[in-house]
Amino acid sequence: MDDAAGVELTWRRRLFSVRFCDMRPRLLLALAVATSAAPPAFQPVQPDLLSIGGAFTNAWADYDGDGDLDLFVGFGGATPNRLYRNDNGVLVDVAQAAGVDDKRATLSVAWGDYDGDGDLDLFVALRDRANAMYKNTNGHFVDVAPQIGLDDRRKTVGAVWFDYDEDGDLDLYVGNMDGDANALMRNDSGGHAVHRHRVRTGA
Ligand SMILES: [Ca+2]
Ligand SMILES: [Ca+2]
Ligand SMILES: [Ca+2]
Ligand SMILES: [Ca+2]
Repeated sequence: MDDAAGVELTWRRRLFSVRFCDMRPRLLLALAVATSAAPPAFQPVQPDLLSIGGAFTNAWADYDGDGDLDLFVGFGGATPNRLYRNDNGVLVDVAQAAGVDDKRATLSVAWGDYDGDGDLDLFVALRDRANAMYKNTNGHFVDVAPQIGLDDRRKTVGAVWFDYDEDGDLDLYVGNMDGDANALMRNDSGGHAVHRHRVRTGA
C-alpha cells in the first residue's frame, strides 16, 4: 500500500465492507476544494444609482414575475421612493412609471400577494399620511388601501404578511410608533376565488 492508498468503508445491506483503495483522486479533489475557498469579497454595484442616501427601508421581490429579484427602496421624504427593476442584472428605477414614487417618509414596506391573483402587491407604511396598499396589475400599481381598510393613519414603522389564521390568504401585522397601538389586520377575502378584500383590525 503506497501513500495514496486508503481504506474505504461501505455500508450496504446491513453489512460493512472494508477494502483498500486508491485515494489519489479524492485527495486531489479535497486539495482543489481547499485551495479554491477564497474569502468572500464584495464590490459596489451601480454606485451612481444605488449610493444615494436617505433610504429608510427596502425589500426585494420579483414583482414582474420574470424570475429575477427586483428592489423597492423607501426614502425619508427628500427623495421619491424607488422601484428598481432588474434587467439582466442591471437595476433601473421604474417607480414613476409603476406608480409607486411617493415622496413621503416611508418607514417600512412589505411585499405580499394579498389578493391571491399570483402577483406580488406592495404595502407601504408612510409616516405622515395614511398607509398605502399598492395592488399590482401587470407591473403597474394602484393604491387600494381605502377600499380594503389598510389606510391606517397611525405611524407604522414595521409590517409583515403572514397567514395567521391559515385560511389561505395573507394577513398583515403592523407595528406603530409614538404610542400608536400595533395591529393585526385579518384578510377577509375568503381565499383566492373571490376578489373581495376586507381587512379588519384583529388587535
Ligand atoms: Ca423581476
Ligand atoms: Ca427582470
Ligand atoms: Ca396580487
Ligand atoms: Ca389568512
